[in-house]
Amino acid sequence: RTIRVSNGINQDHPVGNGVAKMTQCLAEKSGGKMKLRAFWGNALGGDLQATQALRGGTLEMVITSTSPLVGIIPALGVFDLPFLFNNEKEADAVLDGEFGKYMAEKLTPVGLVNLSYWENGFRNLTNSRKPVATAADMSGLKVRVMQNNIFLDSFKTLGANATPMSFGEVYAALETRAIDGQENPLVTIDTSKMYEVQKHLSLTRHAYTPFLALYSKKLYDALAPEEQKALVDCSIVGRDEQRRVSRDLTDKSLVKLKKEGMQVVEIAPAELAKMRAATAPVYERHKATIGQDTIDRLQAVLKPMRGN
Ligand code: TK8
Repeated sequence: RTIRVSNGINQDHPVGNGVAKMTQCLAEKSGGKMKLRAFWGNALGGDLQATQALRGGTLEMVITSTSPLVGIIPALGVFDLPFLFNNEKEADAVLDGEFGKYMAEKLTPVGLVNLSYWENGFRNLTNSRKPVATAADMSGLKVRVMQNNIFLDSFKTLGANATPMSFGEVYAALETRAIDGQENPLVTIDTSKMYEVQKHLSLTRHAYTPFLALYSKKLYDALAPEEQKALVDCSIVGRDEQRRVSRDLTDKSLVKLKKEGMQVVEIAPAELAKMRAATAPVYERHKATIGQDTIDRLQAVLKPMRGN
């Protein structure tokens, strides 16, 4: 069995390490019968396009951000709420626990099986025009966001001129200055070489995006139980390696981005607090679409972790 897996990021992204580990694990568990064949840089289409192919049963697997899929599963929008997580530990506890299972159950009715949650990470703003140290500095900046109404709302609320775009179009749009900026985790800014077309980096950590390791339900249901188990188990082996490398590379990427000439702005805690306060109404505006139950369940995991 050859299992094609679609990726929007490049092979030197930590997802590449996760896929390599998962490939090895599957080969061992299946006596070499189950082979992962990965495609990088949107070769099989963007996150949404590839996910639709899974639903149609014409593609096996995709590693996708949750954000472009809110049109299919609105509850996934909970992960797009600004400043939701404070750190990776909180994200892991939410994703790898009951809440993660609860969200995964919302995917099967739409033809998708989530094998496990990998890490895209905490997002930061870059742009080619000016240093951004406050929300006011964002005014008039044309910023690309994912095709997601919560990100659109958050950045408009912060004063930016936000525009939705698929990931595969971002580099060229930055290069031609059709857009001024974008926001992604440091490892993606690094491995997608955005430092070549972006001068300024602001360490906003304004949202954490999970990756879904998705499988086509149609094709999954046709597998033998031991093959299904191997896929889930090996996706978790891949997940752990991917997260390990992602967290290790994040610090190294910041050093590299500075070396590549990016001007880095650390946002002062008082300014971050202002950005949090300014975007708090985004929660109110989108809670109906996401579902109050989903938000309550997630907060129920975070509260005890924060000692509330
Ligand atoms: C890659 C995307 C990317 C995401 C984005 O396919 O679109 O900015 O952060 O990682 O999923």
